[in-house]
Amino acid sequence: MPDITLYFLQASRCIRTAWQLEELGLDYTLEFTDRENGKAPQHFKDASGDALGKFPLIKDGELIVTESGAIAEYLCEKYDTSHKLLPEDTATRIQCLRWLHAAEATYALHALAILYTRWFGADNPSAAEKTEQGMSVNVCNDMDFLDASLAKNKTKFLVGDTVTVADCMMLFSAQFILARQLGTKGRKWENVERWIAECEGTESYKRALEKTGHEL
Ligand SMILES: N[C@@H](CCC(=O)N[C@@H](CS)C(=O)NCC(=O)O)C(=O)O
Repeated sequence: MPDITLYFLQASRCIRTAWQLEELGLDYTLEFTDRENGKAPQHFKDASGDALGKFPLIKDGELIVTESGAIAEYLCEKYDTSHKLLPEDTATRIQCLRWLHAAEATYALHALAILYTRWFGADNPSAAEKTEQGMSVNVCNDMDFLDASLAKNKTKFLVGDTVTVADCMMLFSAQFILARQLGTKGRKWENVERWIAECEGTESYKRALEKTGHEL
């Protein structure tokens, strides 16, 4: 049996890892913390054993794995022996990896630029507004692309009719953008909303929410 511990910071990307662990049917110990002044408490960072102090983080025995995307790939490599979440076929696998990386490197990147502008741009509201307007173009393009991909594929989930690692990574990014209205300009994306409902309706996702108490 694996000896996995998930360090889980409330209201964060950690839900990606919890959902993936549930999808893989793996047992894990949960180390949970609420945020303090918006941040992870120092004692939690110290206990995690990684100097950067960012979450999610898993320990698998002695091994520490950080970065939600790297954790996702690690769990697939080590424990997804039937290739349920990351199919073997190259074309499908590349689709999954594209979304796995886009979740942080495209969707979170563009959305966080807006969030940080809101946080740190208060002294210069007109400059902050200009940055938000500029960055909204990226977010809307990203969401249009996600919506169009779902419409074109006509599948329940991002890559096919069952959950893959693409969904485990992308769901939080899309939920976060929509919940905080980061560059969305009041727009709605029907196919994205349908896909979010599919993901949230899975038993594995419900278990992840129940176990962790995650809230956006
Ligand atoms: N790219 C990293 C981002 C990790 C990250 O920034 N996590 C935030 C929460 S979503 C965090 O741990 N913040 C705690 C802090 O800064 O104190 C990943 O995907 O895991």
